[in-house]
Amino acid sequence: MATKTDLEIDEQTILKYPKKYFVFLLNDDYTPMDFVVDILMEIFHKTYEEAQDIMLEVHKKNRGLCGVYTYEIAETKLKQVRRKAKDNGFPLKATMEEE
Ligand code: TYC
Repeated sequence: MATKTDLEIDEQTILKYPKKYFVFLLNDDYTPMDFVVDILMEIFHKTYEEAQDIMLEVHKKNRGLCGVYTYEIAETKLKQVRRKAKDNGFPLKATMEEE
């Protein structure tokens, strides 16, 4: 039976919208604030002001939402964060969670 998340084309064909995933950045004691702001602008396409707000939220509340993506895109964001953090010697971590 079709649900609210199904897109009905005809009686036989039901296209399901892809699941979405939250991507969060996690706090740590070592990654510099400016580096986190750069990550948010470069990888998550935030403005400087948005990036500052998200970084401070992570710093104060231990995690912050960076975006909502389909599975492959969310995974790619995690890989990009890991790569940039590792290349720069910082322990910054990101996680994903089904919407
Ligand atoms: N807590 C870090 C500091 O005081 C800053 C920071 C913010 C680190 C967000 C990670 O995801 C993070 N330098």
